[in-house]
Amino acid sequence: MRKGLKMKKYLISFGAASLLLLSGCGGGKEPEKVTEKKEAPPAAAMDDANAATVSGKVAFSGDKPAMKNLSMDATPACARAHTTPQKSQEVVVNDNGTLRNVFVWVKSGLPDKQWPVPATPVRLDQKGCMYEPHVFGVMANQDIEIANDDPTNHNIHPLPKENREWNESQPPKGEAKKKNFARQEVMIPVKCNVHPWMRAYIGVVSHPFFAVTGDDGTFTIKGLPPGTYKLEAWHEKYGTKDMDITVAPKDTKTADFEFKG
Ligand SMILES: [Cu+2]
Repeated sequence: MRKGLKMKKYLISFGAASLLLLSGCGGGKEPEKVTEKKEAPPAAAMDDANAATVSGKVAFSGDKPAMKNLSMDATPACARAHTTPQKSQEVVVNDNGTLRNVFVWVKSGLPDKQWPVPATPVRLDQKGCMYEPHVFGVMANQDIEIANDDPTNHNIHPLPKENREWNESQPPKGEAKKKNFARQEVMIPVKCNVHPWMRAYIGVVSHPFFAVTGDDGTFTIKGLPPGTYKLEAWHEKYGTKDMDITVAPKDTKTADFEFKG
C-alpha cells in the first residue's frame, strides 16, 4: 500500500519534470536567455497566413512648441560636427502636422508566448554627439549595437527601472558595444554622462509588435495574430494614449492617434 503510493508520487514528479523539459525545448534556440522565468511560455508560431496589420498616423494639434537650440560649446568636437545649431528632439512636429518619435506598441492582449527574438541587432549610433535614432524599439534579449562615430568620448547610461542599470564610457570611434535588456520596459531613457543634451529612449518589448513614427508620422505593425488588443502610443513629452482594437484574420486596420500641444 505505502509502496504503491510512493511509486505514484514518483511517477507524478517524473511526469512534471519531463513536461518542464519539453517546454524548455520549445522555448527556442536560446534557452540561456529565458533563465529569468521559472517556466518559459510556449514558443509562438508565427501564422503569416492569418496575420493582421495595424497602421495609422499620429497627429499633432495645438500650438507647436519651439524647441531650444542645444549648446554643444562645452565640447568643441561636438559643436564642430554641425554647421547649424541642433534643436532638442523632445517634440518634433513633421511638415504634415504629425508627430515624430512616437513609440506605438501592443500593450496587452497577446497570448503568453515566447516570441522569436531577431538575431539581427538594432543599431544605436552616437553621431555629432546626438543619439540616432532618438526613439527606437527592441525585443527583450535582442542585441543593441551601440556605435561611437565621433572623435570624442561618450558615456552611455541607460536609466531603467525594470532592468539592470549600467554606465559605460566609449572612446572615439571605439568598438561597438553589444547590450540587451532582459525584461519588457517601455521606455528606458538613455543619457550620456559627458554631454547632458544627449537623450534617447528605448522601448523594450517581449514581442515584436511595435513601431516608431518617422518623418511622415505613420506607423505600421505587421504580423499580428487575430485578437483584441490594447495599443499604446507613447511620447516623451505628451505621455501615453491607449486604444482598443480588434483584428480578424488577415485584417488591415487603421489606428490613428492625436496628441495636443
Ligand atoms: Cu556623449
